[in-house]
Amino acid sequence: MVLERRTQKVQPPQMYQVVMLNDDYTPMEFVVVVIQEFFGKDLEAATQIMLKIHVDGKGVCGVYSRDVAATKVDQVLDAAAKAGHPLQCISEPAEL
Ligand code: TYC
Repeated sequence: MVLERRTQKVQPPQMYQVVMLNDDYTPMEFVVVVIQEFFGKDLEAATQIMLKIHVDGKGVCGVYSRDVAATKVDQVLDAAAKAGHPLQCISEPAEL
């Protein structure tokens, strides 16, 4: 039996970037620790990402599948709320 040639290749899954937002109250040190803990960055990389967010208003902490990105957002919001900081982050489709 001859199989039909696929007219459309299987597409890779949509990836999601976790974007952290700046605010005036969350301590820089807290943001650096969160980025290290939940996004697997070392101190230097986490500090650079934090400073980019501080200057630009937002920054990408990592890119993941939809479920993993949603879990990262939950972890960050939970840690921030428990520490009493207003830190916010969102996930959005990557490569818009
Ligand atoms: N802007 C904050 C400050 O000056 C630091 C900060 C950085 C807060 C990144 C949130 O996502 C953030 N303390």
